[in-house]
Amino acid sequence: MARYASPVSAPASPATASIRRIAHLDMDAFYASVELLRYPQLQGLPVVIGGARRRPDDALLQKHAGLPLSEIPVDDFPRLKDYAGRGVITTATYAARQFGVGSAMGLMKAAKLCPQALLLPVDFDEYRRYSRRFKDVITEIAPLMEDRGVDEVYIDFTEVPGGQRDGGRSLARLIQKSIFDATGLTCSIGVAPNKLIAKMASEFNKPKGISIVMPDDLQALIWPLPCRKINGVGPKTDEKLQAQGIHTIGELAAREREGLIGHFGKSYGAWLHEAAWGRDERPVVTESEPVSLSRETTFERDLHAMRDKAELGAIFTALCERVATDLQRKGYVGKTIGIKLRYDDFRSVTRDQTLEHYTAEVKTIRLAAGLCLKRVDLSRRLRLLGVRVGSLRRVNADDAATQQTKDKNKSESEAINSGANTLPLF
Ligand code: TTP
Ligand code: MG
Ligand code: MG
Repeated sequence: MARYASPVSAPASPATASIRRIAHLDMDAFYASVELLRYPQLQGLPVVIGGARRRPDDALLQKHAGLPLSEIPVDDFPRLKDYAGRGVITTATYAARQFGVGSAMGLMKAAKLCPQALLLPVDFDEYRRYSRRFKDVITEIAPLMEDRGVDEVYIDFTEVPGGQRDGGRSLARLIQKSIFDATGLTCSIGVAPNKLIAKMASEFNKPKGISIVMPDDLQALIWPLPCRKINGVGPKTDEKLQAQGIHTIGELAAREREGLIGHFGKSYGAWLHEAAWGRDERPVVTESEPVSLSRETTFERDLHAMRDKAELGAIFTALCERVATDLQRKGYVGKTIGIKLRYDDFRSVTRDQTLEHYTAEVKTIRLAAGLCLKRVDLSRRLRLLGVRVGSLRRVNADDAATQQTKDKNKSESEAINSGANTLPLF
């Protein structure tokens, strides 16, 4: 989990003449579309992405070593019908979706629906590269952008020049075209009074769609939709709503707020009511540098520091390793190492310690986190354990130099090693 220092867009302000316009942009068949840039000969064909990760010895590439990727004959690509094994589809091209194939479906089941579909392995690095590229294009045009994952963002159009024209359509078109020119990828955009509605609207005309929802359109465009379309209504809530005869957002809006609170609790019930009425004041939170990274885990059963020492020790080390990997992968080093515990009575405590040097090394993190543990009561059983690294800064060239001196100077890491061994806990 990353915690960000977050400049945010202002929520709706009655003082300004401009009305609040928030866009949600989502790339079309993202992983598959990135693959089609590599293999344009597959354009228009049913293609699914899934199964194994791409490896350098990919059979297809090996067979055609030396040939440009775009010239590999279509007939040589693996077909879904020849696939045996587990694994799920991450996504499918729109041509494949016509056969009922889609995200999260098992490959074997998909093979029955569309045996002739071509199967390509995933290449997360490539998708991340394109993700950065399309987001860079957006922030050049509209700086208030909130990153919502690999293929989608919210954008605050309100104060962007041209952002009010045609309800945001002109700016949406400009962004679509600029992304296509820079990457060859298409996307769909919904522009609405807030995030909640924009998220629904971006799906209205996929692929390559632009959908504009104005405040007065709630009844016509949003109320006929099933409740499940609200981002925040999952299958379980939907089931409960259905059981009460509530199928559409309009039917949800027609229910008394108090009744919903009675069924779904104070905060979620009230939220459902607000959502059905299309109200959502959440600001667009711009991407910024994380101030901390953390990992935590809730145990399957409560654990005791002494009686479950080995198990806790292994979990603790694994958490430190995961935080260290997160830091290294994202290119950060941190100075403040902290822990979080939750006891069986749900009380939480945190402790932290600031080091002299920045680090992303698991041993250093493990040692400092271990020292924090010495400062808390471990007589009660624990239900959760977390490790956090804060006071982050980006890795720079100096760190590489420091790293080299450190490697030469083994005594430091040996000291850390022996320090870890003498820890009385876990
Ligand atoms: P989505 O935006 O949900 O789907 P999509 O971009 O493939 O298609 P659409 O045109 O409908 O937006 O997800 C973005 C990527 O995330 C998708 O290309 C692959 C990945 N993904 C999975 O790996 N598993 C999943 O279950 C889903 C839904 C997506
Ligand atoms: Mg998408
Ligand atoms: Mg998406």
